[in-house]
Amino acid sequence: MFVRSSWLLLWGTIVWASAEPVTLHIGGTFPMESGSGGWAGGEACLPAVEMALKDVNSRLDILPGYVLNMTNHNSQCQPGLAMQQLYDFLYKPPTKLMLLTGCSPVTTVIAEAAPVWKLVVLSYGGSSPALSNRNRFPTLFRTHPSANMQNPTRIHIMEKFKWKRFTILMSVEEVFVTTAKDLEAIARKKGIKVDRQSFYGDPTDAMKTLQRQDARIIVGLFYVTEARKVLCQAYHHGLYGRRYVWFFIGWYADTWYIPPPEEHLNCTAEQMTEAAEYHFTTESVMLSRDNIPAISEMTGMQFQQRLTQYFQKDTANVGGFPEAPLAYDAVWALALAFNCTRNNLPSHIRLENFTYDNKVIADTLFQCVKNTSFRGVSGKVMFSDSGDRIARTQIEQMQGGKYKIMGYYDTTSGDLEWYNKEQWLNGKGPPPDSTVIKKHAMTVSNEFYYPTILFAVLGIAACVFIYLFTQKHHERLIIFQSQPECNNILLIGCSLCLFSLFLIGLPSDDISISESLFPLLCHARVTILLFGFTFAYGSMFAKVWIVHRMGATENQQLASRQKDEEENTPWEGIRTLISTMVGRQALMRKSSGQAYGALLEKRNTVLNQPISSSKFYVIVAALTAVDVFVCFVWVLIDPLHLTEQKFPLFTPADSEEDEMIMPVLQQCQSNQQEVWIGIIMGFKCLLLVFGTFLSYETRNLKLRFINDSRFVGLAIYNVAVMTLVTAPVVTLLIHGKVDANFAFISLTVLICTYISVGLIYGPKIRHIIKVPPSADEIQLNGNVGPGVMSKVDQKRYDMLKKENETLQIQIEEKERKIHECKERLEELTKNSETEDMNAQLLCENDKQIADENLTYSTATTLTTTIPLIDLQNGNHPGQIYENDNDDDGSSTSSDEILL
Ligand code: ABU
Repeated sequence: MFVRSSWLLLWGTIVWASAEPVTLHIGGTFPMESGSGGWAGGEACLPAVEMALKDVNSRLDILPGYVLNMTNHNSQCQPGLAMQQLYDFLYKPPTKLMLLTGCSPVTTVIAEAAPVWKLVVLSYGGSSPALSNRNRFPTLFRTHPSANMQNPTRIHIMEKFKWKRFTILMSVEEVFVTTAKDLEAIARKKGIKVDRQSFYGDPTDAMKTLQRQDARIIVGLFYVTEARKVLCQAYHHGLYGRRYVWFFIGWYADTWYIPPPEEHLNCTAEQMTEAAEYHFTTESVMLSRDNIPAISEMTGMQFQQRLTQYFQKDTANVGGFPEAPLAYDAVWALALAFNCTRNNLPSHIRLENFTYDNKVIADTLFQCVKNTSFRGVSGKVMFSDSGDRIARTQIEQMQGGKYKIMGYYDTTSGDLEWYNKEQWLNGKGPPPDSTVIKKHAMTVSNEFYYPTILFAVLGIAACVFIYLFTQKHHERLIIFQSQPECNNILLIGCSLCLFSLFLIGLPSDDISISESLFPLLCHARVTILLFGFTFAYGSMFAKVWIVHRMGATENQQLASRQKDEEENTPWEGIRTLISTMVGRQALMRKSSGQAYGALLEKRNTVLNQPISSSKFYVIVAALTAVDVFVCFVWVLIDPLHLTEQKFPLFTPADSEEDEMIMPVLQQCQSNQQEVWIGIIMGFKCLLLVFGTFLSYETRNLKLRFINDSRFVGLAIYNVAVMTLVTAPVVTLLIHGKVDANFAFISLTVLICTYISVGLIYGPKIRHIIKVPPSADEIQLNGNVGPGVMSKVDQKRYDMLKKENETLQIQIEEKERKIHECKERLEELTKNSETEDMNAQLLCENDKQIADENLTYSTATTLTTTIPLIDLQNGNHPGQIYENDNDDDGSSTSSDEILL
């Protein structure tokens, strides 16, 4: 039985071996040249395919009884030509069981049409991501990985070199458009900005646009013919070198950048070599580097050596040499699929009986290709559901005219194997992805900051010194009677204002402020200056306010007393008479001896009485409370924060790197800044104006216990003028000019503080130094000694003296007239016949004139005497008359009060 069976098997084998093998036909398109563009991979891929067919046909274990035969055409990577070749495949016998294609445009048209004839298409050279569309290409498989495979690699490199922006330059072909879209989508997800420029044929315009857009990192997606044009244009437009990094497709031949003479490029090989230096390429790994033999019993390297021997020349310039392993493996995949189909077909259906409407064979073949899995010379060959090949990506860089492997990227795991061999022109590391715009904070120059700080420190030191000095001499009347507590508030306020200059000048050239600290600085600046101003100005304001109030109170009391007296006196008629005779000047002199006594008495009791320091504290506290409230609400609901005002860019003169400077003004800003500034400035302006008014009003009033009120008034004028000028200048005219702004503010603060402290403390210090304490009482008990009369007082004294003399002359004239009248009367009396009547008349007349004379004389003497007494007593003549205003407006001039 066993012997019989063995004989039968041997017989069958002999019959099969001696039988003619059945030929299975396939069609193949190979782009042997690229014409006006495209991929000329057929040059290496056709020999690789032929090698594979030979290897498969020689194997007894694969497709026994069959031989594979291929009909091929040169598609020139032209889809139109490929359509015609497809027609030939279909309508010229023999029937083809499968089609092999290379080059994406050709694969696209053939794979789109092939299903109509139930043909499976296997592409060894179609990289277009569009080919992964199963609906559009239902029977397409490819050993060439999709061009999308390189996109994650590109993005990974961008991230590695910290490039946040790049530009895609691409030729308008579906393969590149779809690749670019995928690249953009991945970049966007990673937060990298992408620009895109496309061209068809001539890239000149696109290159100009790149130049305009300041593109630095450029990913080129085009076939090699366009790549050469792009490189040549890059050379002419200067888009190469240190500042630029180009990414090209990795499957170009190694010497692709050397321009072939037939392309008539306007660049020499040297220029192209120069422009190509340091560019990167990315490409899927297409050759297995391990030593494990593939299904063909060759390793990847062995295959490459065999193919190289075939060409017997340098393969660096052979089109499709890198893809040749894919073409070789495509034939093996096809053969294995036929083998599988043959085994899986029903017994009555034979593979060689395939027709273009045989669904059973077509479906079986499709399933077999889909399930293909073997070790090829290009690595593991298997297809995804969309028919794509999965592969690692290799990154290379051109260094010295040679490609060097930089590393590998595994798309599935996301691992980058990097050898750190990259090089850059000038060895300075990767260039920036765009012109580096360096922010330059506009800071206060040291030339302004340090002198200001010096004066501020001196000012603060002076305040401390003055405080200690006045404390030491607090018992001296000039200090004691000047409200020293109030003056101490002035010193604190001035010190705060001076200290605020430290903060207002920040950031300076030497001192930078971190962004996190900036809001703190903003609030500190505003509050310290604000409170400093309120303390300093508030203390002065409190003084003039109190002086004014006391003067006004005194005037009111005098006025009411005068009124009472006037209502019951017979002087009203005489006053009218005098006023008609000597004019208004005389009117104000109407005051009885009793009234004058009252004035002197009042002066001593009201103007010389001690004033509690709490009155000053209350005023300063009230002003401070307003500040606290406004600041609190401001910080609470609309806090200050850092904002940056940007100014036009400029190129630094000494910069080698590709950088520009953007001046940035760091500002403290609230959302409703104008409102807050308006509230604060409005309030302060009112205070300044009101303070100035009060100072003017009280300029001649002197209280014993505010002995420096005149100097306070002067200081207030100074602060008001300086502040009211500085505020609009700083906010409107020199806004944005850091140094000018700081200089203006600091000058104002320095001048105001120095002058205020100088005016208020200068005379005191001088007095303390010059006058011994024993002389204090004599000199100060009437404010100013008799020998020391101010100019105003002197003027007034002279005026009164002159007026007195005029009145004396007038009185003498009147008396002379009275005397004449008397004589005339006497004469008349003598001549009168009715003596009694005349005598009576004379008597009455005499009495009237005598009265008039007495009244006139008394008033004149009194009036002219008051100021003189006043001056002789060492007081300010007329001082108490000068306070024109009263709060309730009941009395508005000293004339009226005294009348
Ligand atoms: N690696 C060559 C790809 C050519 C093409 O997709 O057209």
